[in-house]
Amino acid sequence: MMNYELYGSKTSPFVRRIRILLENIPYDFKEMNIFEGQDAIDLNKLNPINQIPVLLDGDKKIWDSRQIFNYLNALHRFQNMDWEDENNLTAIDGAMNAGVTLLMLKRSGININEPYLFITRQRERIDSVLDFLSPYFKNQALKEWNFHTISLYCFLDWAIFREIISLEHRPECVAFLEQYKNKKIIELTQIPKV
Ligand SMILES: N[C@@H](CCC(=O)N[C@@H](CS)C(=O)NCC(=O)O)C(=O)O
Repeated sequence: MMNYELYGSKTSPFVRRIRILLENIPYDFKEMNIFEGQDAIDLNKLNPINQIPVLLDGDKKIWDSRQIFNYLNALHRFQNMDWEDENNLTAIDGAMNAGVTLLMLKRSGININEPYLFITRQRERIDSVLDFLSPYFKNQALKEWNFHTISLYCFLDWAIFREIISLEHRPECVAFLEQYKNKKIIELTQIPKV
C-alpha cells in the first residue's frame, strides 16, 4: 500500500491538525509555498480552492482539513462523532477561519485594530467560540486527546504565535495549552519560529 501524501506548510494550523492526527500512520509530507512560484501552480492543479491541506490516497484526492478528517476517520475510526461533536468542531473551525482571515488582512497591509465591521466580526467570532467552549475546558470533554482537542491546540498555539489573540484573560486556555505542550507530536510539529 502506498503512503498517504499530505500537501501543506509547517505554519498552517489546518495542516498541523492533520499531521497530529496522523501521528501513528505513515505519510509523506509535501511541503509547499502556497503563495508563489511553481508550488502555487501545483497547488491549483491539486485543489481549485488554492488552499492547504490536500490529502492524496492513491488516486483519491481530498481537500479541506475537515473533509480530510472525515475521510481518515471513516478509514481509521479515530473517534465517534455525534451531532454535538460536529457542532463543536464546526465552532473551532469557525474560530480558525476567522484567525486566518485576520492574518490575511494583516498581510494585506490592513490595520486589524481598526473597528471595521468585517474585522470586528472576525474578532467577535473568535471570542464567542472561546466563551462557548469555556465550560468544556473544565469537564472531561477537553481532557481527551482527539480531533477536537488537537484542533483547538493548533488554533490557540498558532493564533498566539501570529499575535491574533491574547490569552491574558483566559486562564482556562493557558492551562489547556500547558496540559498538552509536552506531547511528543506537539514538539515534532512545532511552528517554525522564523
Ligand atoms: N477550510 C479549509 C481552510 C484551509 C486554509 O485556510 N488554509 C490556508 C493556510 S492556513 C490557505 O491555504 N490559505 C491560502 C488561501 O486561502 O488563499 C481547511 O479546513 O482546510
